[in-house]
Amino acid sequence: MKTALITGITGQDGSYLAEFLLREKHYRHVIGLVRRSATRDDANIKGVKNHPSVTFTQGDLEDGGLLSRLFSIYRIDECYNLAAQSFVAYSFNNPVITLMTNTVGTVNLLEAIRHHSPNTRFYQASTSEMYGGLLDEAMSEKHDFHPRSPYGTAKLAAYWHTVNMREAFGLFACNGILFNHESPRRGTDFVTQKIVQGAVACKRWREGNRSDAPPALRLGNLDARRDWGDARDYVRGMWLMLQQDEADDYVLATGVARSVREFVEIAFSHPAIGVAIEWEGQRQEEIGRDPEGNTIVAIDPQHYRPAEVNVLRGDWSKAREKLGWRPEIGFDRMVNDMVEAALKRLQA
Ligand code: NDP
Ligand code: GDR
Repeated sequence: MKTALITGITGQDGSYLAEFLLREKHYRHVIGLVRRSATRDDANIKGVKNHPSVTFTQGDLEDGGLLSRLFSIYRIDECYNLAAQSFVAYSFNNPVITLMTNTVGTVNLLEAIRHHSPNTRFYQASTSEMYGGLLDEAMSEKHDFHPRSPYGTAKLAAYWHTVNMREAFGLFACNGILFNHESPRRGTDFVTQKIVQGAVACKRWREGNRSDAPPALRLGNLDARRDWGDARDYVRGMWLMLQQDEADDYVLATGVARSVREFVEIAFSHPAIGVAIEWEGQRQEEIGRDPEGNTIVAIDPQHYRPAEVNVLRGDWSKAREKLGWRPEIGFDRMVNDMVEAALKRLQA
């Protein structure tokens, strides 16, 4: 019968975590921090919005005073810090906002815990972006970090602050170093959801009268490779980290990396879309055609990053051995669920 605070509850992970804690773990109370100027609607939290055990409280991670008040008002057993400026590409042009939320926000939260609620267990949403993707091998908790974006540097500072709070003050503070994870609730800026939306737009065009040009999906680096898991598995891993006897840091991943190009091919070949993409050309001139020769995918250099993370693949053996965690939802089901949810939204 625990109480949890979730920052970022309107996001992909926060919304699944809230459902998991309430429905599967029967938490007494889940408190969700929501910004007044939220950038999205409440679609993700529809399932818990009217749940009697949920309280939404308005606030921003940058407001340390508010966070302190929360820990004074409520007896919070677990705090999951999922709020972030989470879009890597945006961080290159907005490094200060990214630092304020992702680093200063985390420090604010840890200070509130240290001074007002030192027994609260803390989960920090750390990321595979801290590794930087310079080595093509499965990265574990033992590998060095080399972040390649302002997002990555801000998250790395928050990672070390979390470790320091554990070592200096004995807080139960854990880092989950999570590799990319997706779901039907993934934001539309991220490449997987963008591809899925593109596939659905293509289907609509193919089924229409085709008077307009086909809606070409404009992407950046098709050869970037990511270890894509499913968010619904990963929130379970976050919870497991806070149930252990000792605080520690864990990688959650699947161990398999796939390219953006493969993701395009798989999403478009979903039976409801039914397009086998054929590639031609090189680099910025490369295009993906449907079997009738229409341009379905094109390259837009605007989506190239000033410093790219070429490949990320995770070694999740510590999570398997110590937490008993494993990814259960396979890649194909994840893509399938994303496509079907996008089609359903189109029909609604
Ligand atoms: P989302 O972008 O879907 O959600 C981010 C959440 O943070 C939103 O609810 C957003 O609210 C909130 N938020 C942003 N800025 C602030 C702020 N200043 N104060 C309070 N709330 C804020 O992210 P995900 O759910 O995908 O990811 C969850 C966390 O895990 C993030 O920290 C991300 O960096 C990290 N992560 C994600 C991975 C992934 O593959 N998904 C992998 C590794 C780490 P609003 O609606 O107002 O924008
Ligand atoms: P990422 O996710 O940066 O890994 O961060 P994203 O989906 O944005 O990019 C993945 C890879 O795809 C390439 N790419 C494109 N990306 C976007 N967004 N749009 C495009 O058009 C496009 N074309 C190619 C990118 O260059 C990149 O290599 C996600 C976020 O959830 C972070 O918060 C999290 O920490 C990491 O995953 C792990």
